[in-house]
Amino acid sequence: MEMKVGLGLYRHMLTAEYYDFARQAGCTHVIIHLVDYFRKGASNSRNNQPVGEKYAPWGMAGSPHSLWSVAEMRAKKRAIESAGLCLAGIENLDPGHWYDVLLDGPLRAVQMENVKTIVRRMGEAEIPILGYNFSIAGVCGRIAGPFGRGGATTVGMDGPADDVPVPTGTVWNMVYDEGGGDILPSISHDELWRRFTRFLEEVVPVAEKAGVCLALHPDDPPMPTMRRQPRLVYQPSMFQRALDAMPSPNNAIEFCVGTVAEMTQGDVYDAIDDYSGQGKIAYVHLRNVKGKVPKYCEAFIDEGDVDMVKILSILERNRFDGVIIPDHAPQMSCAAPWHRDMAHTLGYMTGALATLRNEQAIKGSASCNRH
Ligand SMILES: [Mn+2]
Repeated sequence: MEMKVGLGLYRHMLTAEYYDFARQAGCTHVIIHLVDYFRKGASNSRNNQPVGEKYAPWGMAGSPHSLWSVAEMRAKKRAIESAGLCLAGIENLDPGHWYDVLLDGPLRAVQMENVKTIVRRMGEAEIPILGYNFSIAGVCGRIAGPFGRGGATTVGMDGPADDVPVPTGTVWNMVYDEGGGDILPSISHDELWRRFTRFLEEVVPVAEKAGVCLALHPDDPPMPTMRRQPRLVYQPSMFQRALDAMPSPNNAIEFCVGTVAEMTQGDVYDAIDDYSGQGKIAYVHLRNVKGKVPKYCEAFIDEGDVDMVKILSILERNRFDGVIIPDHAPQMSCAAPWHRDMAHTLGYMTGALATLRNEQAIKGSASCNRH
């Protein structure tokens, strides 16, 4: 078994045309988003990663009363398979379904049941991975500018982002209640870990039974606090704490190379070696960056601080057999920037992998000759 190349598709991209695009670009797998990050999001283009203004929410969360159905999941899986691809997982829960789990609010018990129902339904539909973020402030505090090669527009941070607190009715950069308007009280890191551990203790047994692997994404950007709320995983070692909080084959991580490279401690190569060596990486986001928080920007796959060939060779050496997908990329100047960015990143990934595998094949045949 070897690692597989996949593509992440946002909800509005779950169509035959995008599945064909993934195949044509060399993918065998897709990871899909069922959350619509772009609903009523005025400052958020569908032809890019979701990007709000520095503190603007991406858009409206989904209805708390309509959970994704088994029929819907199965229909998506069938369409993906009939295009010649495998559905490797679903990325992200809808804040509308579980905001009070993150906030420890009055609907927590009901919304924990929502999460368990979604996990059980994924099991029924045979979708093996659920990527998620356990984050109150979510992706925020970023600015966009011509920071990429050739002046490509990309996102990054130009300093800490604690000046504007999260309003009530918003969580994880989406609005679940437009009647908010107060300020969400700050909580401690200990309280966030208490909520997270309680979440794992309740959901991991369900995930084990359903055959679904939970995959935790680190906090993007990985600051200790943002918008006066604590972050869960903002240094590489904090993944270990999350894994140890509930040891299980179904408690794993979504290793985001870009986010880990932005962290101020440790080293992205040691971290990916450690967690892939433990077999705890469910899937990988590949993205390059320049700098570390609180001053960094996202970069083209072949442009930033991270040696992607070294990352892939570590995964290969540790026999990682999951899916690697492009994360975000700078916006290239053309009419279809999302397509161009993904094709460029995938071309680089498949080229690097082919080279690594050729080198291994040569080494393998050389060692055979010596015997
Ligand atoms: Mn990521």
